[in-house]
Amino acid sequence: IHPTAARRPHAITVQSENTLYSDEHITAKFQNRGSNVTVTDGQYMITPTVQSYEFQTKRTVGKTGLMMIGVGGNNGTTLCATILANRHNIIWHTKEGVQQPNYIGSLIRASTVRIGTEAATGKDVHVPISDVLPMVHPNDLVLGGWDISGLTMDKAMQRAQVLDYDLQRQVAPHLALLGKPLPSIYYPDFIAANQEARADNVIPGTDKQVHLDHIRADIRKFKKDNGLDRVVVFWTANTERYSDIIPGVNDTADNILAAIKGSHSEVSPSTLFAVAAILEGEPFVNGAPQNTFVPGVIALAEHHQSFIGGDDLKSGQTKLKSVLAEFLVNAGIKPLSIASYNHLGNNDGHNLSAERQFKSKEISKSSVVDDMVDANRLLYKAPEIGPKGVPVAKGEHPDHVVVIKYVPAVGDSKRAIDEYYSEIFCGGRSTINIFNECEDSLLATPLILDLTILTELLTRIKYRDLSKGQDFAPLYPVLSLLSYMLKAPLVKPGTEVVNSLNRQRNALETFLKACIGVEGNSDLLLDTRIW
Ligand code: NAI
Ligand code: DG6
Repeated sequence: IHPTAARRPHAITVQSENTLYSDEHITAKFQNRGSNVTVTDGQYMITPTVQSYEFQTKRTVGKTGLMMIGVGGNNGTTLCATILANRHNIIWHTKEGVQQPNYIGSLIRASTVRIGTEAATGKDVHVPISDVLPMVHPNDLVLGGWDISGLTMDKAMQRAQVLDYDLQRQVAPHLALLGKPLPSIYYPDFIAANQEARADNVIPGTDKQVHLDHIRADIRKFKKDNGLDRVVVFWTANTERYSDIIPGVNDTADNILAAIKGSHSEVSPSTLFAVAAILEGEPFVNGAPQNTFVPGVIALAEHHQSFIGGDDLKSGQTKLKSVLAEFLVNAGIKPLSIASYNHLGNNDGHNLSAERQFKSKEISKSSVVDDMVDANRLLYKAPEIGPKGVPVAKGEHPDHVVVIKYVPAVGDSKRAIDEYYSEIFCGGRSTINIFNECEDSLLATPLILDLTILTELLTRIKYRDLSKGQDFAPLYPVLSLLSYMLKAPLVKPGTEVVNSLNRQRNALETFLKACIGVEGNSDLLLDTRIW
């Protein structure tokens, strides 16, 4: 028996006239409350707003595949090996004792949400996030993907040097069944020259239209061969250089398709994979920092109503920064500089030791404190805007430096140092230093799972605006609800990026609860404050 065949039935039932259950759907009414603010001469006029929506979630979780680009790398092999270890309940010995497989580090599989209070005791009740709505279990994901390196998956896991030897030994036969990754698209101009020796499994030729068609056919075949309802296509391959945004080439949906047809040099492999997924109607997530989603790709996703999400997994240093910077600024303390350094010795670090690939990572790691700074003009001067609405002087911002060094000896064990130097009361200074050390791929792997599980779920949720009498429609294609796991969240063009980890989690939690008709997070706890 497949160990995950018998899943427990959905654990939560909401008793309310606002929540309806049918065999097919959970349908819930939701009131979106906000405030419209008008600012005139330093005076704020606030008008509370409320809009009524209905969310409809398809209850059946289809058979789901995960196709990773870069499946033979550290993240890809670690993810496949750990899913197989969980699926087959492989236990292994470490120098500390016996280790069970688990999903620690996954927001979806290892964290809970407060769902209400128990009537009898008044105590908070917490449930696993995975119980709020029907979600795919990671053990059930059908795994596959592409890599420019043709090493079989068991050998690629050994090359990665991430997992304990005893686990590698036991999981290797299972991993070997996944065979060799599918050949991939390799354009040497986009990743570091030091990766060339790995590229022995590439789709021949230089015709980008042929490459696109090849990847589309791979996705279709994987789906058909495995009887899948959904395939999440996930970039966890090497960080590419940024693509230049060129009017007429990658700025519109039609132009990007024409640029592919003409094999234009600025179309990157990751963009080709994203376009392939969009045209196949399957979601695409970018776990690396490069600008895969050039404007033409976003427009294409909108046109085909196909879901996309990115960019760059937010696994360690940046995740902590998105908490700490917000804590300092919200405490009324003024960070003057944030200096972040890290070194690592895995293949990702090797690729990032090249200038153009480092630049992509530097950009995605650097924007993470911007919204916290912008939210506090008591501490940081706002940009000066001239009479025509054009900024004439830059706003104040902490100095923010990001350094990455490649040190082969430490392998996958990344070491990161961060210094937060802040102004405190009446000219005082505070310095916080943080040193963090851990296996990079063991932080990243659960994020890939969370992104995959959430992405699959979001493809099953529809909404309608009750004031407009609309039919149910899918969500907007750019899945900004994935922001919690991403360093530089891709959002709907024209809307603001939220980097605060707490706000990102709150948004996700509120949304999931809204889909079952339960109020979002309130820490007001009014009944504990009144008689
Ligand atoms: P890795 O270097 O071990 O694996 C990347 C794999 O991609 C390699 O096997 C390589 O052969 C393959 N590859 C390169 N170009 C390809 C292409 N065009 N098509 C198919 N395969 C291709 O790197 P790792 O550690 O697995 O990281 C993967 C990506 O995730 C990197 O871009 C990294 O910056 C990003 N990332 C990793 C985090 C972590 O903590 N491990 C966190 C945040 C992002
Ligand atoms: C060096 O920084 C390698 C990178 O790929 C990072 O490990 C990765 O982007 C995770 O970054 P962070 O800042 O979330 O730890």
